Amino acid sequence: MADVDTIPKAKAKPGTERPKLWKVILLNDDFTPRDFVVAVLKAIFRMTEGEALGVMLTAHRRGSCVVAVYTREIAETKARQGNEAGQGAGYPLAFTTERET
Ligand code: NFA
Repeated sequence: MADVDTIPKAKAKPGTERPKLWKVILLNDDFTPRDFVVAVLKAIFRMTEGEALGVMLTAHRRGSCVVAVYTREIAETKARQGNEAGQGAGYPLAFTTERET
C-alpha cells in the first residue's frame, strides 16, 4: 500500500464543529464618562486597565468596538449587565450582541 499515509481525509473528523459564538459590542455615546466605561469593562469583562482603555477609546473614535466573544448565554448576560450598570448610574451606556459569522 504505497503512500496511504499521505492521502488526505475527505472531511474533517466529526465532533470537531466550531461552537456558535456571539460578539459583545460596545457602542459609543456622548454622555457616559470615559472612566465609567473603563470601570464597567474591567468589572464585567475582567479586563486590565490598559485593555479597557483601548476598547473604550476604539468605541469612542470609531463608534463601536467588539469587547469579547462568548457563547450566546454568556454574551447576552454580560451585555445586559453592562447596560444595567449604565442605567443604574443614569448613563446611556449600551452593549449589543451579534452572532459571529
Ligand atoms: N464618548 C464618551 C465620552 O466622550 C466615552 C464613551 C466611550 C462612551 C465608549 C461610551 C463608549 N465621554
